[in-house]
Amino acid sequence: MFADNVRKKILTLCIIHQSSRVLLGMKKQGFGAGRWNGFGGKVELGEAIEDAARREVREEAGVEVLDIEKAGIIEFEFSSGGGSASGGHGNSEILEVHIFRSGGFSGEPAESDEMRPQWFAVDEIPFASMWPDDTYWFPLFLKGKKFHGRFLFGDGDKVLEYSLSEVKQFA
Ligand code: 6OG
Repeated sequence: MFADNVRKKILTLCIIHQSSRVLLGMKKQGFGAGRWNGFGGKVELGEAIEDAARREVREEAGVEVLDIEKAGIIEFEFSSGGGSASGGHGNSEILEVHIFRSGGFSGEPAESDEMRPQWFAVDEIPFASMWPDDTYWFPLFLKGKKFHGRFLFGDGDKVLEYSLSEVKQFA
């Protein structure tokens, strides 16, 4: 069962999507290391979520996004509290990840301490080396849909339970 009344940590995740390709980064350290993912991280105190998304892309991929749109909000919960998926986040915390899409950017993607950026064709997304939840929501993302979801992870990064639905807009 999903828990209620637990602390939420707000994070961003931005994926640059240009018609037939997406820009992902290989996470080099920290939570989710060894996986391809969009660029993102924690929202700072007093910072707007969208500003945090832009900042994280700048810091991790070395580019400035020109347009940005919210694509989804997904809440992640970890039932084990100590497994590899939790990365030490524990079971007392829910990660609320705000997913953004961007089409245009200025600059050249460059490797940072955190991420090694690489373009992938939309029909060659490396799902086997991504968070398991991505398999579920990425197709909606690529279709330009908006979505809301919740995933419960168990030991070994296993998805124990999830819900995912398209939304017209975000509250
Ligand atoms: P730092 O803790 O390194 O930011 N993130 C996830 N992304 C996906 N696709 N699935 C998950 O399932 C995720 N949990 C967290 C949010 C962590 C980055 O990883 C994303 C942030 O962009 C559990 O600052």
